[in-house]
Amino acid sequence: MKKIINHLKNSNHIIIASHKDPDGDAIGSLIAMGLALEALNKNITLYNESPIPSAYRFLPSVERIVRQIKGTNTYDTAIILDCADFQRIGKLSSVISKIPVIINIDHHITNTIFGNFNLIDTSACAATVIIYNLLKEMALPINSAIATSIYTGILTDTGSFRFSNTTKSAFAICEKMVEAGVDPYNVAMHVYGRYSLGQIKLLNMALESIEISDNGKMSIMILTKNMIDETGTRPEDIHGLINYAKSIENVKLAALIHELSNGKGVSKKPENYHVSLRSDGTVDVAMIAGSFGGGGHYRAAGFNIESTLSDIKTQMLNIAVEL
Ligand SMILES: [Mn+2]
Repeated sequence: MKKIINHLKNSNHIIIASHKDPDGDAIGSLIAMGLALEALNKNITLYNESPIPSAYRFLPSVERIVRQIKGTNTYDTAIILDCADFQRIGKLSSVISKIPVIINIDHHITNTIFGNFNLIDTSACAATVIIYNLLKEMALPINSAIATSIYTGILTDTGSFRFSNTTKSAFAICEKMVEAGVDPYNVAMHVYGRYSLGQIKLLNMALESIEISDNGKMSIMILTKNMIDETGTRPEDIHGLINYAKSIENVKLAALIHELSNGKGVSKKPENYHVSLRSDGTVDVAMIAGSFGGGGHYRAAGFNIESTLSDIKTQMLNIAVEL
């Protein structure tokens, strides 16, 4: 951490990026880090490839996050947040990799240690926890905007303090964030409060799609491009739906097979899918995802696969037999 702090003090043009298809932690850590470094008079660019889900558009300075950059010549440093591997940034990862110094800040156990400097804390429930510790070490002030971003990362990555990663320090930091000006009710209202009609209809389709393995230990949920189109929702609206499949009695492992919408023109089989995996705590889904070239946490992981829907289902059900 000392080396990172020294480097940040001496750098001037910093791009900060987090993973595509961002969640509350990816966006919260991006904003918290950016605003804190701006207080040090650094020139900051906040980058994320994907549109910001509507639930997080209330975050302070969220409009500062850009989806495009004009080349990387001016940057001396890139800070990559909440990314288990460098490619999680998305399309621009190869461009960003040319920036002289890469700082990797993350909490995924599968992190590939891709940075020139790496600040990995797998015991942190959210990347914003690591940012909080970094800001404390740097003696940087935490205003209510930064506090709201840190709080949102912890709230969403712990599933509102319900997941097994919810620790004493998660509450301790959140308490400090509330003292610094966070309004928990306001954050919860935005993050969980409102759904469009399309989102509710998508939820209905997702629930309808659930299938259970013969032994009852695995649930499979399917979301197709058509469902997204039909309900007028966006791919980011899928976030969290898998928790319904996970919450079914006796289910140890839930899989959400999601058809990716990157097929242009005449698409021919096989298609691209993303498979999200969630475990009840008795199955290591990071390992399963890893065997398909993906990654993540012990209880939450995922991978991309190019195949047919029926083939992916068969592969998943083969795993169910072993549970
Ligand atoms: Mn995270």
